[in-house]
Amino acid sequence: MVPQKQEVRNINIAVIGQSGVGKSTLLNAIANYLKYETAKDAYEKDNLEYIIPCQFKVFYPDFSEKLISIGMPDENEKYEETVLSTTQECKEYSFEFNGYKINFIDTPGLSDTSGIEKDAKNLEKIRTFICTSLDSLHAICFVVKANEARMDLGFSNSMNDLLSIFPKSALTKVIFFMTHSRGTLYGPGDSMTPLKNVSEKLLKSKGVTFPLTSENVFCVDNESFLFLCAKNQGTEYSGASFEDFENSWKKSKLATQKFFNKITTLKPASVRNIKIMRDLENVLKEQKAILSSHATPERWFYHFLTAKTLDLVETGNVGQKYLNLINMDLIEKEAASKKDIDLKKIDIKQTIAGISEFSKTNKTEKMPETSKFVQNYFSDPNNI
Ligand SMILES: Nc1nc2c(ncn2[C@@H]2O[C@H](COP(=O)(O)OP(=O)(O)OP(=O)(O)O)[C@@H](O)[C@H]2O)c(=O)[nH]1
Ligand SMILES: [Mg+2]
Repeated sequence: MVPQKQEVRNINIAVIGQSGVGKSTLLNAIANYLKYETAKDAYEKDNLEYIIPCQFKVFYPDFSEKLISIGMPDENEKYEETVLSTTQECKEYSFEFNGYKINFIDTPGLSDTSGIEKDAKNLEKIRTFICTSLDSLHAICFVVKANEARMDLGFSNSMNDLLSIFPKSALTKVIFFMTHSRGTLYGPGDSMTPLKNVSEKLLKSKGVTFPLTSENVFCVDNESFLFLCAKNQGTEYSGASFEDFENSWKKSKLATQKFFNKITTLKPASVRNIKIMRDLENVLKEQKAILSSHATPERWFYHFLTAKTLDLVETGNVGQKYLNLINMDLIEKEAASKKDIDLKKIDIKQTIAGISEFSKTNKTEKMPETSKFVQNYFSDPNNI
């Protein structure tokens, strides 16, 4: 049902993926698919929407090239050595659709070439933006290039890293946008193989995974938008006709409409669990620092319970990494002394107790992250 005019409903979508897959271009293209029926219409009206400034190159058969710039230059889209423009910070772009306000969060992409540290920073930027600027998230829109059979380790690492900031419960919110899909006739092509691999591994390790069906995979090729940007600046592509791009526009517009119809049916998920996971990671770091100089079996046991809490709610394996460093013989002995704890049946309610119990074992060290956590969440453990 379309809502009444005065009650505009916000829909928040995080757009994530590897660097250079076409996230920013996708948002630019969507703005134009919503505005114009056909490529011809967009060309004749000569008023393309450039919501995100971009630069790209057009190459000619003799290998000469021309740089096309669209939109007002912006610090957020920066030149880098190998790519023309790359998104630096998360930024929200909104569209009106059938009485809804659809807010897309364009994010800096991860890349296996520019180093782990930069990826970690970008991941933190995405998480901070979601935690501080949004109350709810309706979809996690993963952008992937179609037909990339070679998306092996770098791809699955980036995807796992991006998923690691979300709780398991958010996996049902994952939607895929495949760009560059003309060569695969607007289907996902070989990219399905690495996606299925990530999906299966996740199911094995976490017991849940993201859906991968025609209901949540949308294929576009935004080349027709790029072609029109160049054409409007007097640059013609060689070797391709207007009709080729018209077909591309038609298919991509249709996929975009299906995507919009889908997202207006989605229920929002609170970002609270994303915040809890972030704060839990900080608590674990704090405990780990204390354990490195003042370890006791009891503290290790409560550290185990804290790590287990994160492991039980998260999609990534951050909690598991902490658990891997724990001597389980020690923990089992400690658990045996606490009659109400059965390590085989451990659940979230029992594990969150570890966070405040750890702080009770400590009278000297400062634990600001733990105090913040207990204050923010411990009053209502049912909500974790
Ligand atoms: N042919 C074709 N080119 C595309 C498509 N989408 C993006 N591109 C080109 O791919 C390059 C990268 O696109 P961007 O939109 O900047 O990629 P991004 O995912 O935002 O990258 P980051 O901001 O670094 O994360 C640009 O040169 C685009 O012109 C597409 O669907 N088809
Ligand atoms: Mg970008």
